[in-house]
Amino acid sequence: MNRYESAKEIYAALGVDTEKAIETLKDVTVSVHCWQGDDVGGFDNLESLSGGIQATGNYPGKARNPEELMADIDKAFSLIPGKKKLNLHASYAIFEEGEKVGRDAIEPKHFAKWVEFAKARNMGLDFNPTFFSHPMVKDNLTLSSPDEEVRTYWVNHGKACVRIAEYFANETGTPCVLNIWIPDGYKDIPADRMGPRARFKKSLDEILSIPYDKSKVYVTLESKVFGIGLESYTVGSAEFCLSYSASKGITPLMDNGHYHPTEVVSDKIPSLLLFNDKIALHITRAVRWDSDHVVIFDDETKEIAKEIVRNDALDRVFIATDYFDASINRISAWITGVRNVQKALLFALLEPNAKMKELQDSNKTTQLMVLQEEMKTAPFGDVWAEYLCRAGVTADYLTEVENYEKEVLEKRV
Ligand code: RNT
Ligand code: ZN
Repeated sequence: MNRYESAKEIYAALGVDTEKAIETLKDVTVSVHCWQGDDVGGFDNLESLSGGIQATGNYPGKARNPEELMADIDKAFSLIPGKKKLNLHASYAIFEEGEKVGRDAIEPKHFAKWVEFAKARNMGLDFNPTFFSHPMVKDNLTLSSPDEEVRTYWVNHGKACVRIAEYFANETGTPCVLNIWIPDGYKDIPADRMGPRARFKKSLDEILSIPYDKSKVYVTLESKVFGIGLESYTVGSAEFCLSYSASKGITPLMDNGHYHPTEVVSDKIPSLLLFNDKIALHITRAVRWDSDHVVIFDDETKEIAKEIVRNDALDRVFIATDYFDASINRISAWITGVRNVQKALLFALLEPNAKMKELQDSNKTTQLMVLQEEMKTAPFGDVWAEYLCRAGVTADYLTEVENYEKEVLEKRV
């Protein structure tokens, strides 16, 4: 008997159907962030990364232009199983030679090459306005700025992005998630906490006032607790973003690096699912701060996946990745992180969820603990290997990545 057949029997004895789990995972889409490929650099200007976020490391071979980034995405995607979408930032606009366009004036045509790329690969696109790494970010403020010129500039950027998101949806035939995150905040204790939030609210109202098809563009709003250099106050706090989303019928987005260190997003998922048709996630790994380390197969990633799966919410959660490690091979980082999100989902799909709920509800906590521990050593790896094999991707991606590094990345000097 091969290892998968044996694993299938072991899981069956625990009341779990491995075939069903594999089939379910095949249909789950993960929106993969483009910005792992170039340390959140983008192509629209030469500004360095700002906004309280940081990519650290200087591993050679970073993508320097759209062609290189697209080639790297192709390489990474060829080694990631399952359905994928590509998640772009506005800063990845592709201009003609010598063309200069402000972020307040970008148009669908500046993303035509990305649309062509996505269409040829039969995948959808998600989008993000880029409210950072730009000279019009003044005093670390964008949509909450007291300077009307600055605020209006970024409102116009937001509106331009809504139009581009709708273009993505129309062209690819797949709805586009448009995620709004602003870095706005203060390093030190503010004198006015409400004013910036009132301006942020007004700006969002203005952006969302333009007509767009809500069945094609899902606007999400991402909260945050603090950024580097913006430690004392963040305009787009959790309470602000949840309340704003609820009041406007848009979708809240939780990034698991954006909370206090002992808070976990897994616990927030069921609460939000009770009050929202859809929710969105940025899956990342925070090490001591919102460090955006590569996602690994750790407890919280598993717990997040469990909350999606056991609440039957795979079609209600927009799952996206958001991490950027510049200290290791970037292609490997992409593959490792996205595969780990998928692994966590498969792990959750291989739990006897109904049985566990029953044990909880009948207060059989001893039995529940024993079963939970038992599941940790079930032959998960054999089912994962089978999944990879059926998806036609190799388990050993490192060799492929190392070859690509030698043949392509090392020549980028
Ligand atoms: C920053 C947010 C945001 C960014 C990306 C690049 O803390 O997590 O989502 O990481 O938009
Ligand atoms: Zn994020």
